[in-house]
Amino acid sequence: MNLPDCIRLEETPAGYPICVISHASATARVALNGAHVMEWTPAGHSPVLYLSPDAILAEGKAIRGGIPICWPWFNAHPTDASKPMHGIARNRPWTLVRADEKTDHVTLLFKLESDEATQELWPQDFRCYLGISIGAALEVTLMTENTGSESFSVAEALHTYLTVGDIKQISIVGLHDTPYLDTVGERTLRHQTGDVTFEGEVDRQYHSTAGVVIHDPALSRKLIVDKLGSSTTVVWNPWIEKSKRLADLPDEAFHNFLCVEAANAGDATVTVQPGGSHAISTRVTVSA
Ligand code: TA6
Repeated sequence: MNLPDCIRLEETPAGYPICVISHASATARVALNGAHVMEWTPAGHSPVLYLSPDAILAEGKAIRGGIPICWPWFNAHPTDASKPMHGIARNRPWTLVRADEKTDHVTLLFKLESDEATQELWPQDFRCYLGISIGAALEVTLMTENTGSESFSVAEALHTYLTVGDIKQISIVGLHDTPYLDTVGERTLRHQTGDVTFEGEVDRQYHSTAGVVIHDPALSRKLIVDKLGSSTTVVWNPWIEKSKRLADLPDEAFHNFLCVEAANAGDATVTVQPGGSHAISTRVTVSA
């Protein structure tokens, strides 16, 4: 397919195609493996998405950082622990359907359709699209179509890794008075009071349809994370011990990223009827 001048297809490493976007409004990289937005840097800012320097770029392997697509299940498979964490979408090669350059942004559309390989892991007929708009804002929309003859339910997350200056100075505004499932240690239902701050490992599924604002005094910026079609906001930082257990993440990296994920997880799965569809979106912008 013809690519606009602002996009080039690189294979680094060999056999691993990555769309490299260089536009006046922003730069970015998107791997075809998992339709994975790896990096996004809007003009005039430092990188917004976090990408681990130890990320493993190999087909079938999830990339540590950027925006992994967790679909059609979140975390471990509900009944079969042998199946991949966070589902199949982030480990499959997607097809680039089209790419367009606009004056102030670039759009890319990727597609993933069910086949024998996906059927082995998840016996459903589906077509997914991932729409990405890259510019002063980053917008990612995952569309699910049920192309089969029976309804199915999905859990999902746009598992966004965000760069921060110092996790210990971070506060997340927008989840006050919100119930959440705390999955650190024994899974416990709790209730958020005030801003979310970080003094240790955080792995929470908030029951919220709202956007949030991440205040990052160390980088003198705020990250605004809005969303649509999502009733769960997942907030995660692995802290020290879990970071040491992740081979594709430096031990001290937890100081400089967090995940805020537009999701439908836990009991918030989404049922898609035959011939029906569902979309979930996240939008990230930066302000001083
Ligand atoms: O979104 C938080 C989470 O579910 C954590 O429990 C942690 O497992 C994280 O996702 C990363 O999962 P991954 O399979 O990418 O290592």
